[in-house]
Amino acid sequence: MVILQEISEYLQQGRAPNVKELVQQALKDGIEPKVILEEGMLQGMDIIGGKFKRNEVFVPEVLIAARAMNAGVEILKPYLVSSGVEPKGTVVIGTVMGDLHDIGKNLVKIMIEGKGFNVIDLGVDVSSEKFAEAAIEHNADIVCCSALLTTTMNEMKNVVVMLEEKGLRDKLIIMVGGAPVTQTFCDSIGADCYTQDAASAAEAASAFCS
Ligand code: B1M
Repeated sequence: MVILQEISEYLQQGRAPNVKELVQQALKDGIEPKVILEEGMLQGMDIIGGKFKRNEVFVPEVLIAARAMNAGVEILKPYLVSSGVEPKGTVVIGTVMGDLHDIGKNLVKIMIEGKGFNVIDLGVDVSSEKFAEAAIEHNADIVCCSALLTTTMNEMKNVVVMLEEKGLRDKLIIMVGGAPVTQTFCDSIGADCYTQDAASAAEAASAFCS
């Protein structure tokens, strides 16, 4: 359908008002919310995610596309709930204690939301206690920790230990990432999954909950 293609293209261009307008139009035309989400918006977000991974577009383009995605999702949210599209799972995400960098974490959040998860964003400077409390409160399937500083990445180990102490360790997946984080580091702290970028994080989360 032409309108879905247009939604995808406007989303890739980050044109939030056009995305909102066309999503409303598509609903008026009787197109199912799930189809608008998957064949219009998520299709556009997937294209942007792929381009970002291949360094064909950069952070500003992804952020404005993400903003357009959020604008469209806001219109669709009530319809998605009423048409019975269940979230794929619940993800608790935050930047670890002592660390205020949130651009990468926000991208991971958006990409994971784009895959159909309910995401609880704890923000920045999040202690291991707060990660554990939120995981319990929201019955999380996945806990995502981001760190940008070599001095704060070790806080991820405390999150793993805290989740162990609370008896949650084998009930959820712990994902870690951020510029200084590596697969070796992930293995050394006993986390479950390291991914290098936001699109891969969303793919991994999706695979865990499929
Ligand atoms: Co800061 N900073 N910074 N900084 N800052 C870095 C990280 C640094 C490398 C710059 C440098 O010196 N070259 C350096 C760290 C050095 C180190 O630890 N080895 C540094 C420093 C030292 C500092 C301060 C200490 C500076 C100072 O005050 N003296 C200070 C610390 C503050 C604190 O956190 N307590 C500081 C402050 C800041 C600002 C506030 C000014 C600002 C942050 C604004 C904000 O985030 N709202 C800032 C910025 C912008 C940067 C740089 C320039 C850019 C970071 C960024 O957003 N990149 C950075 C240098 C650089 O990276 N070139 C730098 C874009 C973002 C999309 O990438 O976050 O890596 P990134 O996310 C990627 C992946 O890593 C991955 O996906 C994302 C997208 O694909 N990813 C995950 C991230 N989290 C993931 C989680 C996952 C999976 C993947 O699973 C859960």
